[in-house]
Amino acid sequence: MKAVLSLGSNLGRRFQTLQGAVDALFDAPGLEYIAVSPVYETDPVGGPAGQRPYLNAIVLADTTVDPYTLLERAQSIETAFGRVRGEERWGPRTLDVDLVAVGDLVMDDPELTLPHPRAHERAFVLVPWCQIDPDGVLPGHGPVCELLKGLDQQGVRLRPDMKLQGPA
Ligand code: A4P
Ligand code: MG
Repeated sequence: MKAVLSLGSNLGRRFQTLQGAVDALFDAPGLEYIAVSPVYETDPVGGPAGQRPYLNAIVLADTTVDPYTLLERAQSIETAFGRVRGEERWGPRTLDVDLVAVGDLVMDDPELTLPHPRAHERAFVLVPWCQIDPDGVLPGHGPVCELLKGLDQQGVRLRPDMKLQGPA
């Protein structure tokens, strides 16, 4: 199945953290690299005022592991990069790794909701996804690049000076 993962960071060494997350994601079996998006600097959505901007990117992969195992992998990578969980909702974080979509699975378990319940309204997810996967579809919502047309993209700016590499 195709997995779409979203990476975000707005604390610490943001770019290094995103690159470390890409490397760590593929450092175990069950996930095969397809592509990584350009990096975008994005205005924070929600959360406390005065947060630094985020760096966001999307990773596409082929997965044979079940989605809960993938979520565990994502969360342990967040922890490894110094993520402190359970403080303020949508507060600043060194690293957020979300499962945006896994194949065409639709499920609403609070522990793992697929697709991610807010992905369809977030330009910081859809801009980089549309960029690397123009035919991508968000299950239950429609073609990614079409969804984007209805969204304000002003807060999402390409950082051409930052290029993530695929896993080493
Ligand atoms: N969970 C359920 N479904 C999923 C899924 N598809 N992927 C559960 C990942 N996790 C999922 O997540 C809280 C719980 O959601 C987890 O226990 C997991 O089992 P979390 O990562 O601990 O906390 P969070 O990320 O703060 O929560 P949430 O509600 O997912 O936040 P969002 O909606 O992801 O928002 N602005 C910009 N510009 N860029 C960003 O990247 N990110 C957020 C986080 C807010 N504003 C942002 C950005
Ligand atoms: Mg999250």
